[in-house]
Amino acid sequence: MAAGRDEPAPVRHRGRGGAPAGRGLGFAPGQALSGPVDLRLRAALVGCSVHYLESVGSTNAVLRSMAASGAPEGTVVVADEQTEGRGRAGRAWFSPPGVGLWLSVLLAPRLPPRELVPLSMVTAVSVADALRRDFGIDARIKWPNDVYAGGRKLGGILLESLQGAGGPVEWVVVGIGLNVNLDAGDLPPDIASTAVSMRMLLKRPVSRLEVLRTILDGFDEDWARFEREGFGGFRERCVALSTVLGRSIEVVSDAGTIQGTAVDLTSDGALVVEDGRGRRTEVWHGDVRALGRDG
Ligand code: BT5
Repeated sequence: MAAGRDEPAPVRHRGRGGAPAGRGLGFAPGQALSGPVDLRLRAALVGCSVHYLESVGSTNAVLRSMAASGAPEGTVVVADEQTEGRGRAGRAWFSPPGVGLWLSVLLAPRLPPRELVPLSMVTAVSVADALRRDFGIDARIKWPNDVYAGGRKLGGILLESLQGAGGPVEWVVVGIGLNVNLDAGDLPPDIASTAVSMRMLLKRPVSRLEVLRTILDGFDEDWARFEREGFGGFRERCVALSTVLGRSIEVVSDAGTIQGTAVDLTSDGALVVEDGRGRRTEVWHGDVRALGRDG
């Protein structure tokens, strides 16, 4: 991978050694950055402290162990490369160096566990909105946790939480993976026809630092709103940006497979699927596949 392939001039170079100028995010990896000062984030909470690392197994795993040693809410880990990036159900997340945003945000919710279920969808809509607003990308969400554009997967969200037995949720790690400057030729065969990047959509390279700022500032506001208003504050937006509502779909989960038309999102984030006889089922987890012509 060529150094400096996607970045503008470095913003500021800190610390000893580390990345050559122009590579990475423009900072030497391995240090804690102040979001408001170093990254010029508006963020009040999300991004208060940003740990930029060169190569990790998974940013979620790194942040989980930081949470266990008392890292504050809003801490972010962002890596240039993940060698063991993960999706749901132990699937692999392709995270090559220098071309994506692979990051995790630590939250300490004051909400009961049940209300956190739609947080992956809310994160996806927050990312989609940031890309629409600041990059003009027609980003949408595919229930429950994908960011889509042009019918292909641009990003994904992975939530992991720690809850004491029967008690409140102590923390949630929100993992965000976003393809920024990958070329079509970078994609491995298994996702070559299903994945896309910002660069492929915009036909120009994009500054990952700018994308990071946009996402963290947007998510900071959205997380505050989610704590105030719950999923109710996002339902309308999720409906408007959904790629699955109104379509004939199949949802596959460990509970089985359901086929029908995706007709609605409930007030707490479940997908409502209606079968040919008008019977409605609320689905909480699973993978959606479109059926028929566009499937
Ligand atoms: C997801 O899982 O979409 C969640 C992805 C979360 C990744 C972030 S990166 C930072 C943080 N640290 C981690 O270790 N993870 C998080 P799921 O819905 O299960 O989708 C996984 C599927 O997406 C894979 O089985 C592939 O088919 C596809 N895929 C893998 N890498 C991709 C990529 N870079 N772009 C598009 N699709 C991809």
